[in-house]
Amino acid sequence: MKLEFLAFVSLVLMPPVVLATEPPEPLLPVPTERQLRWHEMEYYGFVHYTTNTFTGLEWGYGDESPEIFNPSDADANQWASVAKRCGMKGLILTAKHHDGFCLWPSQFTEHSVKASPYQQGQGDVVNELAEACRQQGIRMGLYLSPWDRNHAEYGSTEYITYYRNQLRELMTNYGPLFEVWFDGANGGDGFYGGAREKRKIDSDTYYDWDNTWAIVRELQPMAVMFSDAGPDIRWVGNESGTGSETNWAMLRRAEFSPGRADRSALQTGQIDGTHWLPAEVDVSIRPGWFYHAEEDDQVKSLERLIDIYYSSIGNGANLLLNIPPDRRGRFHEKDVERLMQFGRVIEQTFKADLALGASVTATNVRGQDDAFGAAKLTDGDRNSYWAADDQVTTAELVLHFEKPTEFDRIRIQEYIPLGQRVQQFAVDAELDHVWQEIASGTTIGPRRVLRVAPITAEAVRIRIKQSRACPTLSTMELYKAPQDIERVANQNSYFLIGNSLTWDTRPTLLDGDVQFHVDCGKSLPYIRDHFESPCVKESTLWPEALAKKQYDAIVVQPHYGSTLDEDEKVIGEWVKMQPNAMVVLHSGWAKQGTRELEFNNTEADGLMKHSTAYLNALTDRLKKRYPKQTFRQTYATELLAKVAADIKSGDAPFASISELYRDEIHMTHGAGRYLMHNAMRTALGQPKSNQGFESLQREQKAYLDETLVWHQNRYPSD
Ligand code: FUL
Repeated sequence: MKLEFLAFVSLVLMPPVVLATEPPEPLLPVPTERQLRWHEMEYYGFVHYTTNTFTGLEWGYGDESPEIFNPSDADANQWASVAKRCGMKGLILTAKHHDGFCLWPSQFTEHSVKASPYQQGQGDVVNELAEACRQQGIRMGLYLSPWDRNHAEYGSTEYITYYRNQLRELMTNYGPLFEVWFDGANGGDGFYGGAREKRKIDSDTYYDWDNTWAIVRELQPMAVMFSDAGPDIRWVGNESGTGSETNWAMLRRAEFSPGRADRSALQTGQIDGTHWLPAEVDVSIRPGWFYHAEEDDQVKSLERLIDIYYSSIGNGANLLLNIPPDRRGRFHEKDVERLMQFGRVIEQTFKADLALGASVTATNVRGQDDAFGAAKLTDGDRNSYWAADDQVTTAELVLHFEKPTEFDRIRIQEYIPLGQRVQQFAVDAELDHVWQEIASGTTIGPRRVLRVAPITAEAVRIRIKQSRACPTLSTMELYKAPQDIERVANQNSYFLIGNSLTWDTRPTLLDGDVQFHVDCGKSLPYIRDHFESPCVKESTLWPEALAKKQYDAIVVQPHYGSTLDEDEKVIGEWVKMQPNAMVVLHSGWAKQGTRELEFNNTEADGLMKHSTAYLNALTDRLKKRYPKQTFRQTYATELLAKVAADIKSGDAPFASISELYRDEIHMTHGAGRYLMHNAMRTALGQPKSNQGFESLQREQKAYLDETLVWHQNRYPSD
């Protein structure tokens, strides 16, 4: 009786057992951790560089003298900084192309930079790029051509030893790599140490790939290996930048080897593939892989690059875009300009996910458990996912918006750690209770980005019509691409950081893409330490903004409460995060009452003052510390001093300087702000503008314009 009672009590008191819903069984094959990381790389660059750059060839024969490798102004920092600024996440360098010349001083051959005039034989391009990538915070990959038209022993087992020694050297000496590229071109005519003959090899057996690849696995366990057959990443089967709408990330790997590939299978992948082997789209920004001056006018158009983006990245592949350094050893100006344009358009297109936070309903949710709920599609986390019950292979999910929303890009992802499932889907938009199909497709996989005509909808629905097993989806995002591609492609981007006064320059009326982080009446050290609470709600938090993107210029405004040492230190930290940006120091707003005193104060060492002496001292210190960076000032304090002097001598159409202020410290929206705003424009290299100041009084405006001309002549922007 007692025991029974106890059993009864413990039953009642026991918390109910909630059985957690199990995630779907993985549908094999599934990606490895290193492949998952690679999927997130999306876009990176290829750098083809060797003696070909100087001979004009695409495939060097192998008899080129190392003497001809003589770039006049080589700069791997320029490659890495351009890559970073245009949105690439890494660069893959041809350490050795088919001609056999090595861009690093390999201890196994003399046919390398050692024997070239480049840096008197002391150069190491692989190392220079590794350093530059580290500095820019992007990844590096290497290409080591298996075919070597220079090597006397190519075709024999001795060459395999040589090749593996080189691979080992590269995998050991240059830090972590994200990808190693194995080309499929295998054997043919060559110099071969003077033999000048045709050598054929058996692409299946000659390189004994399993044992060659093992070297990479041993020394670079997180690097993915690319070839026609993987083992991690597959070629897409063409060099024109074309991905496939039906794109399975799987392949029957045993049927392929580097140099032996069924191109159409490489395009689409294989639904019954035995291995996870996703596609990489490699294409050059020019007709050739190497630089040829005569191709300067054949750099791919912006429209073509955008098409390539949707065909490759948009269909779930990664994009490897080649930019060949020229004979100076730099990316050519035309390529740089195009890359930047392309980067800006893509960045602006995918800037704001319009579906973020939208409520979602689904016809089926796994175990009716929120852990796999439909809300996962719009939670901004691409690693959380909705999943259906095991027997379910079709489903509909509806995203409901609070107000009609216009979009023209749809980005969807399956939760690929559990395998690729969806075989057929469609997307519909609802307006005024009418549903209309706007897109349809086959696979989704790691990523599918659809371009549709701009449409305004109250709800959007995805219908999964066929799936290999119960479907998963990790995200459904909607975007609106910019209409005016040309304008967006050519605009610079700026980040303004300071207190409420920076706001007074009217950032939204500056040319370009402008973001800002504004706090009210705060010093720079305060803003550095309290980044989470800017006082203006449109502010972008500086830590994320400066870490994520390289701006063309950053504008920094010191304010009361700091010292010269502190300002130097804080600005220095931001400068380090933005090694490519021009830095503009701005200040103009001393308190009305103390303006004259402060302006004339020449002690620059201590507390922050809105004075020329202080700003000059700060600029000088920063220039010394960061000699490679460009620093400018708005010299806005001088403008106010000039106006004050003119008022005193009766030469300005104002009775008192306070007419320019709206309170103790801020400028009026009219005259005062007109001056500050245009001083900023000048510093940024932008022409003077009246936009936003149309109602200025005519006489005052004429005076202010004259004063701005005086200012511009005195402090030209370059
Ligand atoms: C091909 C090579 O033969 C080309 O020269 C280039 O390197 C390209 C990326 O791969 O197979």
